[in-house]
Formats: sequence, C-alpha cells, structure tokens
Amino acid sequence: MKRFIDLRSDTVTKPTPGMRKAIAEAEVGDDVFGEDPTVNALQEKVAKILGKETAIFVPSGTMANQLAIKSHTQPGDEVIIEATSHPYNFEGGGGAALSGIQFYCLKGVRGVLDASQIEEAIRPDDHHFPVTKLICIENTHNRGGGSIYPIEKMIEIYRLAKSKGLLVHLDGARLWNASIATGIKPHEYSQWADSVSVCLSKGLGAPIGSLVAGSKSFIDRVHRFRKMFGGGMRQAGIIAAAGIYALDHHVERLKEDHQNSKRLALGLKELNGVSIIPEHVETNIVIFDVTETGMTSAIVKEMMLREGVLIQAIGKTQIRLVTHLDVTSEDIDDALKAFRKILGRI
Ligand code: TLP
Repeated sequence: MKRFIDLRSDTVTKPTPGMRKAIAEAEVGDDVFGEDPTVNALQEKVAKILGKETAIFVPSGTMANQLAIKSHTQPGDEVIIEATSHPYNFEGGGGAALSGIQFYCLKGVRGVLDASQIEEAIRPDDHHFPVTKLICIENTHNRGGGSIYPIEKMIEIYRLAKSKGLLVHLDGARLWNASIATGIKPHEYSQWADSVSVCLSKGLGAPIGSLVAGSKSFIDRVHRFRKMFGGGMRQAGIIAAAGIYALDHHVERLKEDHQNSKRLALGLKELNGVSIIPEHVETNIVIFDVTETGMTSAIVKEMMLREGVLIQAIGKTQIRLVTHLDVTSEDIDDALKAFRKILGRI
C-alpha cells in the first residue's frame, strides 16, 4: 500500500512500538472510583511538570478547554479570547452551549494579544454589561501558525487579570512545543495562568488524552463537570500509560519537528506564488497563502494528494502543514519535491 506523507495535523500520529508496549503493560483500575494507578501517576506527573496543585485526565483537548471554561464561569459571563483561537472557532460552539458564556473576540498578531487590548475589552461594573470573568490564551497558537506567546506578554496579561479580579486559562495543547522552542519550562509558562490544558495526542504522539491542571478547589469543580460531560473513564490507565510514555520519550524530539517545519517553510518560499514568512514559523505549524499561484488551496490540496502528500486547506487560499513524530526529514524532502512539481520554482 502506498504510504502517504500526512501533514494535515500532529493529531494523526500512531503509537510507536514502545508506546504500544507501555499500553499493553499498564496497570489499571476504575478511574471513576479514583482507582486507576496509571491515571493517578499521569495526573501527578503533569501537575508537577506544570507546577500546579493537581491535574485531571480527560479524553480530549476540547473537553479540557470546555471544562475549564465551565468551571471558571457562570452563564451570561463574558470570556475574552483571540478571534482565531481554538475554543472560539473549533469546539463546536461549546462555550455558548455548555457554559452559556459569550466570547468577546480580539484580533491578535498571529494569535497573540497585548494586555492593553484586553484592558480595553474588560467591561465596566455596570448592570448593562455582561460580567467579564475569564481571559483565554493559546500557547502555541494554532491558527497563528504555531506562534509562541512571549512569556512577557503572558506575565502582563496575568498581572492585568489579577488587578481586575479576572481568571486566566491557558490552552496549552502545544505548550510542549513552545517550551522546547524557547527553553522556557512548562511550569514557568503555566504560573501565569490559573488553569492550563495540555494535550498528549498532538506532537507527543499519544493516541488519546489531555489534562487540565490548576488549584485543588478548581480541579474539584472540573471533576464534577467531567462526570456531567461524560468524560469519566473507567480503566483509562490503558491510554494514560501512552501519555506517560509520551512525556518520557517524545518531548525532547519535538525540536526535530521544528527543524522540519522550518525547512518546509524555507523550501516553500522558493516556489512560484507562495506567500510565506519563514521567520514566523516558530514551532511545528506552517501556514502559507497561494493566492498568487492563481489556484485555490482546495486545488493544491487535490494535486498534492495525487503526489501522496496530505495537506490541510484552511481557507480559500490558505494551507496548513504540521510536522510530527511520523514525518521524517526525508518526508520533508519528498513533500517539497511534490510542491515544486505542482507550483514550480520562482
Ligand atoms: N486542534 C486540531 C483541530 O481541532 C483544529 C488540529 O488539528 O490542530 N487546542 C488547540 C490549540 C488545538 O489545536 C486543538 C486541536 C485543541 C485544543 C483540541 O484538541 P482535541 O482535538 O483533542 O479536542
């Protein structure tokens, strides 16, 4: 069977042989009773890595974000967020449906907001207005092209939030990538947020699993809502074992993904009609525009498919490529060869 080079997302990775062995050998128990030793070990491990009191294992990054929003807010509250963020755009309208909140969207620079913008968006204490309760930020920022939230910006936002009595949630689905790219430890980032969600099933290569971390009282609320949302799992050690394995073996290697995405970006820049700024590619996501090729992203996607390369069209003329565990350096050469064949060099 022909092997496709799958650059659609870092969610497409398959468990490695070592990970499958860890899964097979996992000790399990009923996690709804709190009796799964592997889940408990993963939760303790992630709480420690993130420097939070405790953490809870959940099935997906979407559920992690939605549980955080639910546990921080009351219906009618307002949540300040960037306009291209994941919770606002790609979680099925969960904020409104599950928590009854409304989002106040601000446009950032590749997903990154400035504290001064947020300050202007905070509602005055007047009964005409919704109550501003929460600020959500995303590091790395998916639609920002895997952009890294500078820690100074996070500190300013957190200090502003505290001065106004607001809470901060960090969508850290790819916080591991930010940390590897900058050398700033995950706990150094997460100290500037009240709650953090992290994913094991993106660049780290686990098949399933995310966690929410925060204070004991906050996670206690999350725990109750996790049950309500149907996220209480039984012998979940089977998947938690993959998460532990991923944290032990697949974090440092993220730098290879970053090198591969940089090489992709530099190669794409040489091609006809591709608009890309390689310096903006900071982690494992590459976003570029093909307007000048005269083709739509859907056509480029179709042509690349015929060359054995899967890519994602994220707008009429925008394409997203994501590097990960199952993409080798040779795959990058082959993908660039295919792009070259379709678009031609400048
Ligand atoms: N992102 C997916 C798609 O949903 C777009 C992807 O392919 O990148 N936060 C961020 C920043 C994410 O990028 C994602 C997934 C999530 C949360 C949700 O995680 P899951 O897919 O586990 O619900």
